[in-house]
Amino acid sequence: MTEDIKRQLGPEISVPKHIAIIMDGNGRWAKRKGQPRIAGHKEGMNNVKTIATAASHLGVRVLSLYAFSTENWSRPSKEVNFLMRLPVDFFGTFMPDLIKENIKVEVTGFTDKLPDRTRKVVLKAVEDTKDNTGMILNFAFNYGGRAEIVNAVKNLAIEAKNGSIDPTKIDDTMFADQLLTNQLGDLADPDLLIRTSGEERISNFMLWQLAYSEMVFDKTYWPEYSVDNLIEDILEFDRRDRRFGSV
Ligand code: V07
Repeated sequence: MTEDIKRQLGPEISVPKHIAIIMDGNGRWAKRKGQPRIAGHKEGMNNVKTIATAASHLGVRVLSLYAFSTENWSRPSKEVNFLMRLPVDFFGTFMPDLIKENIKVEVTGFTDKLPDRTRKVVLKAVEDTKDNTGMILNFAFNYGGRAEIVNAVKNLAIEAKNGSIDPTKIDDTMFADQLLTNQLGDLADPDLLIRTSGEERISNFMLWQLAYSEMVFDKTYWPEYSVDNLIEDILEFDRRDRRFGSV
């Protein structure tokens, strides 16, 4: 299985260590089929399983998925409630595969603001997979790039005020240590950002971390984004990487 998918990519292709995905187009996919938005979210969740497994087999080290932004709370409460149950559903059906695949779950976001049941399920999955040594499946969940930066500034200001750091010594590394991605260490910055559905914006996702990332905008709606689409986007990354490497 692993070898099959790797063969599809070819031996000399450079696979990004960290891929981040903005999984856009779920609502439009459902609308096109005459179905409610939540049907799109559900299908999108099932596709997370497919793409995470493929990424793991391709040798990706970190897969970051933008599942829920700090701005998404303003959606209709029925939709928000449905979204907050998706992690429960996801781990309820996918946990055995995550264990089998040796995938480690992590979360980037303000998890303290999540509903109790959702927070518990997510933190349990993080705990249950903490010793896995394979790909990190990192859910950006209740995440916002500006809020993350403001939070980092606040922490540094508090430490400067109480004298535990010298504010004139603040540098990139000290700043990055205060970001929500600090648990990813030297893999915190995505090599490749993919956004599906044809939109070409970063929408408050990993503002600091995307400073040097390649960006690929794929026209496919997320529920239909396939392993072949992922391979195409990795090949596009590889072509750009080669150009960059040759100068
Ligand atoms: C969500 C499915 C994917 C497309 C984007 C919108 C809907 C998986 C999760 C998830 C989140 C945290 C976690 C485990 C799974 C998820 C939300 C929405 C809010 F620990 N998919 N998915 N969460 N969608």
